[in-house]
Amino acid sequence: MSADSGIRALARTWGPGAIIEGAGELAPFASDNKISGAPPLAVVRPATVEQVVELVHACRAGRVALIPRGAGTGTVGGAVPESPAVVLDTARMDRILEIDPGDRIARVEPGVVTERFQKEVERHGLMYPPDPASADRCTLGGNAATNAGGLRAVKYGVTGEYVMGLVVVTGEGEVLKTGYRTRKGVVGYDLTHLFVGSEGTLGIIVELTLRLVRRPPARRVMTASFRDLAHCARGVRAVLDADAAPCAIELVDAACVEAVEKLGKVVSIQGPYLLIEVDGCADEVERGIVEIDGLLKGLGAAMRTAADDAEAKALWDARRAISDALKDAAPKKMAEDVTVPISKLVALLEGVRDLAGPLGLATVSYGHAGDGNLHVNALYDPAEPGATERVAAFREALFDLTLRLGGTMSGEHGVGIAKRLFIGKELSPASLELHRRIKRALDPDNILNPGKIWPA
Ligand code: 2HG
Ligand code: ZN
Repeated sequence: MSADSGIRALARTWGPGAIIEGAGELAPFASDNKISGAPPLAVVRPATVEQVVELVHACRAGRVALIPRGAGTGTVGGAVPESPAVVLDTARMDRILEIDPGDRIARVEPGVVTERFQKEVERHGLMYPPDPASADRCTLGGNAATNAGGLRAVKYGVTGEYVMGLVVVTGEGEVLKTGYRTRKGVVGYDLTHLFVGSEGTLGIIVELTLRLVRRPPARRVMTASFRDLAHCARGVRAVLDADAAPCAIELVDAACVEAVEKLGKVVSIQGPYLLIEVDGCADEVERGIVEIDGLLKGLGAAMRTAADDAEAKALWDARRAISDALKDAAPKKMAEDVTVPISKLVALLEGVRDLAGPLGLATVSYGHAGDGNLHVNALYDPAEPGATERVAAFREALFDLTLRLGGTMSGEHGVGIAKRLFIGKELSPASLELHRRIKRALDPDNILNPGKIWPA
């Protein structure tokens, strides 16, 4: 029996729905939201930790690569097979195991969809702050594996700041419990955050303990539209220096407005704008809105405050739709998530313009401006002679510029396949060697997501 047929036989013993094998059904697992690779040998869906352990042992014995995958909403190919591999889909591990309002923590399985969890904790008067743009589809396990950022990081921080502990199955099939149920804990290395952001290369996350916060009683959404991106960036600085501490400061380029309106999401805003949300106690929110309104009007912005929840939701729906809308706006898009210190946001925007201009490229930028995290997109047609090469040159120059400005190539999406060839630009040889040694310690046979993050 070949190694993968042994794995198939194992998964069949787990009951109906535990394996996907048909060529047609495997096809969607060959890609994520952006990167395409090869269809897996099979997709298996364990429902318990014991089944994950059995699977890792079978893969290890047969030297079959195993790729953990949440909902496949990633953008760097982190969960995409390139060569023969089995995909471990966490869809059947989707239980919310515990919500403890007193201690403000929850325990969940990795396949829980983020928005479902957010809604569930709200019923207890609590909030789970991490809010990736794809919250209605992505999973908590995937969010932890990529240390996902999202729309509220400017006030609340990213996923890793809410992961208190994990249960992971290592590449040796060991079940390892990390972290705490307590607010503090300093016994031993911080192994929890070694696994957070490790893109499925060190272990399979099978349970998460998450920190919750009190749900703010009030929130208001406003927009500030400016004459150009540089003025928007100055507006970001002003809002960050204000007393109000908004939970979102998103930048939306004018071309994004056009693209989302084609999808029927009408925002009726001229030019690039900032989408700002303030949350907290009602009086605090009102004070914040008045302060920001005055500040940004002083910088020449046209201001609008959403009249009600429906208007606020429409503005957020349009923002969340940008990534998909830009896919429809051109035959192909390059999309990055470079991040710079906030003081360098204007320099990044000017640099993008100066790099793209001579290459004749149309760029569109949007994203988490309050974090210095921009989604820089280049829209192009690969059929046009030289276009692919010009975009490749722009992309590399964008990484170089970002690093020169003291930033990072990826603020929230990770490295995966997409950026591994550039990793040496950001990590030193000593750091990369340490990465390899950590990988060997937890996955000595290189079973888990091999080839991702750095070139094989
Ligand atoms: C967003 O902020 C997501 O909308 C998606 O991070 C970004 O597709 C992208 O590049
Ligand atoms: Zn984003």
